[in-house]
Amino acid sequence: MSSRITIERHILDQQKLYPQASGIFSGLLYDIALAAKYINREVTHAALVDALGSADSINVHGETQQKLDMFADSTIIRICNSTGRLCIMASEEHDDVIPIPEDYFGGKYALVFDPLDGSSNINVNVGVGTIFGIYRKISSGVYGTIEDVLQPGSKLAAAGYILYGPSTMLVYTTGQGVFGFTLDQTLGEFFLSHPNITIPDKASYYSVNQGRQRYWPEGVRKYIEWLQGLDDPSRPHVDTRYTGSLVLDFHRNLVNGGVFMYPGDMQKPSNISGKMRLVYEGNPLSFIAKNAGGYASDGLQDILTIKPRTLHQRVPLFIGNRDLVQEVERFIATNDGDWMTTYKAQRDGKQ
Ligand code: AHM
Ligand code: MG
Repeated sequence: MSSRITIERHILDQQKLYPQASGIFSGLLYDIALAAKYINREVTHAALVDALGSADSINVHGETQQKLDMFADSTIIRICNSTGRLCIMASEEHDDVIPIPEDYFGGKYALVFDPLDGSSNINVNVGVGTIFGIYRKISSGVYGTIEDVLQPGSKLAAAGYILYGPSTMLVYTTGQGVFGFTLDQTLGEFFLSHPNITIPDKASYYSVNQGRQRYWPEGVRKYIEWLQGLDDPSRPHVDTRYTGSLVLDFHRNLVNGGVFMYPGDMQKPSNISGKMRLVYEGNPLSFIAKNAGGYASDGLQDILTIKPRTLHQRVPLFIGNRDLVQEVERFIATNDGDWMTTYKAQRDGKQ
């Protein structure tokens, strides 16, 4: 039998890179991997166990919650809240932060997560994902406060995602390389399958919901035409792929090279910052992209430098190959003065 590296072994090996590490952080990563196995089992059996469909409840974003959204959310909370490793949590599915019950010890870390991203794809058997980020506690006191989860992405200690697709993968980084693991369904264990992921220099794809094109700022529209080579037919075009599941689209571009975008738009004032959530989606994926040699921007600046003001703050997201993301910043700077002013005021809480 060839010696395969389990996620536990890998996490412990990574721990050795931090001589002062206590093992708490490693334990937390392993807790998340365990939650991923539960969610994977439910996602893959959903059609058989009546777990598909909506749950007759609406989340903080006004979206109908799916049964699997709620299963994933409660699974992560149940596994992570009693270990003494966390001081607080925040989930895309909750209005407010999730405290650690007082029966349990408070820990040194704060967890943010989107339990099941892309859930509108669940009922048609298209892959979905879980996204997470881990911050060090900065508040005083035994338990955490909202301050711990509203840190800029540059302060992340780790981030990752789980992709429930034809195979289930867990990808994570602690800031020293990005590693991908594939779940061996027969053994119920994640094994290292993608050591040291870096985004290829050449981008293969761009991913965007082109149906919203008419609402985009002018610079974004011109940028897409530039990607398509419409301004200069002698230049090769970039192909497009879009599933509507962020984790899938992000993962494809991470492995093959490319750029994912969900721009802010002009349809109504509440759309000026787009759809993606800074805390649960933008920051963790931007941290991964950066550690794989990529870059993420809100169209104006590095996502990781934005200090979230609120838990469910939205952010335009351009993420993937550095050169392509910097190019969209140039298009926006040249064409979208009005959008930039309005967006910036909203982002910075000045309107
Ligand atoms: P969700 O967190 O409620 O599932 O929404 C986020 C999803 C992303 O996975 C995906 O990139 C995007 O919404 C798709 O939005 P749209 O349908 O507007 O293209
Ligand atoms: Mg989401």
